[in-house]
Amino acid sequence: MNPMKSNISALQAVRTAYKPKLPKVLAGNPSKVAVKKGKATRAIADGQEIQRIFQQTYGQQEVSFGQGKAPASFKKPINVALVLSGGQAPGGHNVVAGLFDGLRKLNKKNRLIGYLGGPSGLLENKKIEITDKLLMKYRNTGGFDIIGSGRTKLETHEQFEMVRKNLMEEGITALVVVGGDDSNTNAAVLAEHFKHHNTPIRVIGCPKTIDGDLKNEQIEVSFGFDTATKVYAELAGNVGRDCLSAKKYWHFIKVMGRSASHIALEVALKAHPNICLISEEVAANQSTLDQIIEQVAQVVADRAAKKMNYGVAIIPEGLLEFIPEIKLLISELNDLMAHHPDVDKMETAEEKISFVKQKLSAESKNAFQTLPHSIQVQLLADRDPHGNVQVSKIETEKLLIEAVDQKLKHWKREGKFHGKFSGQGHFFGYEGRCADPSNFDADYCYSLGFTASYLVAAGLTGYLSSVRDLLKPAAQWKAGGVPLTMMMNLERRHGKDKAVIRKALVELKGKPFKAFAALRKKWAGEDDFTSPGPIQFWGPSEVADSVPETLRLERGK
Ligand code: FBP
Repeated sequence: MNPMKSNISALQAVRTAYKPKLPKVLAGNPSKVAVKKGKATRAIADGQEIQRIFQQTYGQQEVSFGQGKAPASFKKPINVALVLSGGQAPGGHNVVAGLFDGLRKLNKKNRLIGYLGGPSGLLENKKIEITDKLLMKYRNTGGFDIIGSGRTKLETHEQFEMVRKNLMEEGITALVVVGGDDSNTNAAVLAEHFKHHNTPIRVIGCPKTIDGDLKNEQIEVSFGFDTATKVYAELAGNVGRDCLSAKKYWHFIKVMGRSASHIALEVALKAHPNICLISEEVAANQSTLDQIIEQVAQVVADRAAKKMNYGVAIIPEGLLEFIPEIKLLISELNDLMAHHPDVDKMETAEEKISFVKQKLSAESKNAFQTLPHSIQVQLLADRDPHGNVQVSKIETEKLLIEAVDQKLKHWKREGKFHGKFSGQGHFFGYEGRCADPSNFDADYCYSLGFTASYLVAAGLTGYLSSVRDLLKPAAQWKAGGVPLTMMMNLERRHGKDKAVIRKALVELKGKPFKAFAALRKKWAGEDDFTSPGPIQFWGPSEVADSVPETLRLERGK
């Protein structure tokens, strides 16, 4: 193939032919797959209230697939709808492929309809039938471009009714929602809505997000986390090597992860940076921004004292929202901007800044004033669709570089710092979200999609597709479904209690954080960078089939 004449790279062409692995129970004859039901379940917290909200779907039993006699429902031809929701995550196309292949294996007449551009496609009735031919060029590739994704939230009664109408008209039996905690919360509400209205449409979810925060006892990891963190760790490792070679820069790398710091932690465990901040620890210690800056500057100064004027620092994307005084500032700014929409119309940033300074509480004004001007401007820039500050767009890495630089200059004047500091900022996010899935994600995603097809065929609704025992070879993975209401609790959202799937934050008592905490001092003082290198699709299993460190530490013996 001449790469100049084709938009398919040599690697893509070969990789498309990869046959993802499946749990043994699903790889065989569907007529010998039985649906095994476990005990009735309860929500992780606030059971009574969740039961009141989910009267139709609360308390369902966990299910697993095992050897036995298949239910008669497996044979009936069905039309299934699919929607990809939220941010892209590597392996999404393999979920589609697994779902498609599973449905076709159950009955050749089964159809899969993809709704375009995320949940808005369900509202606008924009769709495409997924065929073998269409799917061919997407197997084992990154991205969600086969049908696209979007962040429209399905929340209102009118939206649910619109979805119901569109799906009924298409003769859809089930909807599969591929999404994170919010999208799967909405899937649970939709399942409840359909049942409440005696609509025979089932809803099944698949756990997606690179952020890794849709996990719990039943869901070992969300898909995409493995690949995205492998990409970021490769880049962080390369940057570490550059440090060792040039010995002149401090690289401050912000990594994605809207809220939880799982990505930062995983990258640190893989690449051994000199510094990695964990937002959950910052919140637990109630650290101030100044304390964080001091802590980072101290590592820089200690290394400088050993003539090591270089290093790598990993910063989680959600950091600022975990710092108590900044959290308060952001919440005041959100309220303020909501009550004073005219601020957005002010012509200059200076006008906005001086206006908000008059309105903020003394504490928040103080926090605001300590921020560099560029960050003040970012805090007052465009809001998200809910009117909130877009914290993920704030250049935290630049903020820290600037603040650490100021601190070190101050220490220099006091004779406490004699080194050099030259910071380089990076943001690793979009670079990893659409990468070709690692073998782990390719197999896991295919298995999740395949499992979803069997859950649908079994007539279940309000379940999340689950594939477990992920540290074992794929053939030994266990496939089944977890009731969505089981993962829920009440949380305060926009001033009201809402039943939502609980987001998993980094556990400070968990093994991954402890492993990191035991090593960080050494990493800070020495040059212990590793080179995780690019994702390998072929080669020794410990390289090509490796799993996330976090998963290994959490689930390993
Ligand atoms: P999901 O939770 O929807 O999977 O998205 C995660 C994420 O990649 C975050 O890490 C990041 O903050 C956010 O999406 C970026 O969103 P957008 O694509 O809208 O810029």
